[in-house]
Amino acid sequence: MKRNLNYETMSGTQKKSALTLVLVGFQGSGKSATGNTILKRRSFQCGMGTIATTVSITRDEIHHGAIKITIVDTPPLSSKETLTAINRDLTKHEQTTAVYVIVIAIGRFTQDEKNVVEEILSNRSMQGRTLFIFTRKDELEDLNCREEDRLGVWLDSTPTIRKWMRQYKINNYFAIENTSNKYDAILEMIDVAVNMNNQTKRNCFGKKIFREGVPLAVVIPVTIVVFVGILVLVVQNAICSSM
Ligand SMILES: Nc1nc2c(ncn2[C@@H]2O[C@H](COP(=O)(O)OP(=O)(O)OP(=O)(O)O)[C@@H](O)[C@H]2O)c(=O)[nH]1
Ligand SMILES: [Mg+2]
Repeated sequence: MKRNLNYETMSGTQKKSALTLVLVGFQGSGKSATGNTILKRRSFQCGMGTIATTVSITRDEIHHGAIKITIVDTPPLSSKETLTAINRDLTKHEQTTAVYVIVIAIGRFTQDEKNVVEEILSNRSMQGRTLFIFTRKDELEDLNCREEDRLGVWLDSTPTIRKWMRQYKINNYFAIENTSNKYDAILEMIDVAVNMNNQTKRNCFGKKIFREGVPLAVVIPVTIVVFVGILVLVVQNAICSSM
């Protein structure tokens, strides 16, 4: 596969391979640090304080083979409003499909975090295109079990996340350590995200997917009622005019 193609010179088909990864999560979970790890450079500002470091939506790009990946770093989630603002921003930037990466720090999962993540997960726009990244992988070393079992053991001790995986059918999750130079989990995540993105593109078209659309369960019955209504009027008119 050709690597590092210039996006401007890509064909239409290649441009379709453009991927947007939206990093969302609780304050201090490691969204910006994860963005920098994916980019392999320090682009987004990271911080340690109790005040949000990222205060506005910021983006940067990397070329991964023929795929242009836009990383969207976002302010900490506080309510559904934040997700609405993120989706509005994506639409503004013509990023019609995106994969949401929910960033959670291992060992720092709080009740407040549970509440905000739960709230956004129930949003229709995230369904089928969400994956988890767990940062601070090194903290798993404290677990007294085989290395390959550690993530599973931690997840078992965090039943809320297991429940979300089942309930929202989120089958893809990756543990990373942003302080290390290891990139294998990131590469795996990108592959998964590309597939997820292509699937989303097949299922949706245009920007409509970011809007809170009217569910088909409402659209179909309303269309039938309107159609039958028009038919009745036409028949009535025909009967009246023939009398
Ligand atoms: N040890 C370790 N520290 C991490 C990791 N990821 C992030 N951090 C640290 O955690 C702190 C918060 O990281 P940020 O990337 O700024 O977190 P954020 O989610 O962007 O924070 P807000 O923008 O405030 O919501 C920083 O001090 C990072 O260096 C990780 O994998 N391991
Ligand atoms: Mg940040």
